[in-house]
Amino acid sequence: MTLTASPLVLDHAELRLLDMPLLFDFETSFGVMRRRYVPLLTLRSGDCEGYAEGVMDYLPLYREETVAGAVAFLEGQLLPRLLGRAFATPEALAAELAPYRGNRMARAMVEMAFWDLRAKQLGVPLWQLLGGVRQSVPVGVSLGIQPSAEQTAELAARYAAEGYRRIKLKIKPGWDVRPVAAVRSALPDIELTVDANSAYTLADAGTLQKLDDYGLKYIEQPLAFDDLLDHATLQKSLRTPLCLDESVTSARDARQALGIGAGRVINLKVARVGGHLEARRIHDLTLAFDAPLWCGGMVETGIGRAHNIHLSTLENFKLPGDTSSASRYWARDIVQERLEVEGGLMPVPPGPGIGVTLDPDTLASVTRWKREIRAGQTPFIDDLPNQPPADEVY
Ligand code: OSB
Ligand code: MG
Repeated sequence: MTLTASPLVLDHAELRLLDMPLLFDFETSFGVMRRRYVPLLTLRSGDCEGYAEGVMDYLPLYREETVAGAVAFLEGQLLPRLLGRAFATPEALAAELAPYRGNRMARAMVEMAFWDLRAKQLGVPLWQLLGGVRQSVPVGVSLGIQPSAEQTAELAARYAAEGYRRIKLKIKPGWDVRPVAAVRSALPDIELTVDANSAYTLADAGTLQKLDDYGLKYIEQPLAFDDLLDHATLQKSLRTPLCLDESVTSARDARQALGIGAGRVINLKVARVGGHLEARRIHDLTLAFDAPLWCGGMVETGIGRAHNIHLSTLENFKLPGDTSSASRYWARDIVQERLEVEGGLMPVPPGPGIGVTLDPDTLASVTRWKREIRAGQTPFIDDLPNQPPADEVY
């Protein structure tokens, strides 16, 4: 659809740091997650507000970005450079963000909040602007490492009975074949996958080959977070397709990965790749490669979850994603709308933009830190000099 809109002036921003306790201990090959520290960005233009959350960890475990680094970059440099300026399209904003290297999750916060603003300004749901083709999204669950294989199978059976379309098990060396065998024998027909979060090396190929016997849909990110070549070597020795998560941060990564056979499936996380525009490029590329795509998650609040749901409406999201019910994670979400799965389907929030609205009381109760950022404001992070030297030009 073609929609025209006037340029959006970025008037003002708010940056918060939320402390969100999880309802369960989420154990992965990184360790045990019990809470998330979530940077939340509000971008304001006139009467409209756009929202996005940061998905980086407090420590650089998943990729290099950290909460502290992202907050410093956004508050000290990125937002002061953008505020007060007008951007006609997400592409125009993305061009401003493009010169910066890495920091994709931080850049994605600004880009994604802008898409929300733009859709709200036009009065349409985000999925329409992105070019989505469905009103609800098939989803599965990602299960952390459990105390025993039996408990893993019980938990998997519970979620399968709730209607979730795929079960993904977190694995690590020493915790792989046993839980997979237990779940496969309890649920012979379920779509089953594993995610190693980079915990293996090529020396573990023998163990990973044993997983070939369990009819897994894919093995997610077994090798290093920044590797494609070893994944291509490993893929040649496996029948099970590899799925890349951490190691795809751009459309170029995706093209090279699929081109050399480093994997046959991609887990697309909009924040990992710098925002919706790059996510859509990867989407279009996987269509051309005939490689299925699914939408991953980073244990998001309702804000990030809503962005994921809208993105998942694009055509090539052919496999169930990780956007399970918000009530699995949070006693109280920060949005008023309940993002709940029914029969394995997550409905797309119907309102304008991402279709969710902040719940002010819950938000206040989890906000640990808040800054207002305005155009022309001289940014300081405590006493640190955070601007380039005055005689250098960027
Ligand atoms: O690798 O997909 C991952 C959570 C945090 C960091 C990385 C990953 C995950 C998940 C859970 O698997 C996805 C979710 O439930 O949001
Ligand atoms: Mg993963």
